[in-house]
Amino acid sequence: MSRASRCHVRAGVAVLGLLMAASAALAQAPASADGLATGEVRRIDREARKITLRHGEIANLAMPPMTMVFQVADPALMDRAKVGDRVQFRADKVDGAYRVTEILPAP
Ligand SMILES: [Cu+2]
Repeated sequence: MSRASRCHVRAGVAVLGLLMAASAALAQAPASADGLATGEVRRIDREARKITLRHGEIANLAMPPMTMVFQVADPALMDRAKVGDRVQFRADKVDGAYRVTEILPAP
């Protein structure tokens, strides 16, 4: 292989990488636009303003299913569910901490 064609191959790989990054971003767009994950309420700590959820995959955080504690953005969100409820929720990561910003009853 000549020096020139090797250079072309390298350029092609770079373009392919960009295309893959672009399509990955597109694939994630609907998930973060919708951004709802499903979960079950395991614990509500009103004093600490925290909620424990056993959740399914959270696409916008690239998080696999698990049980974990979230901070709650607005205390009023904790009135929308009780322990044992199945919910849909939105979560984001702020300053390294996971925070629930929306809670809805599961459909
Ligand atoms: Cu988690």
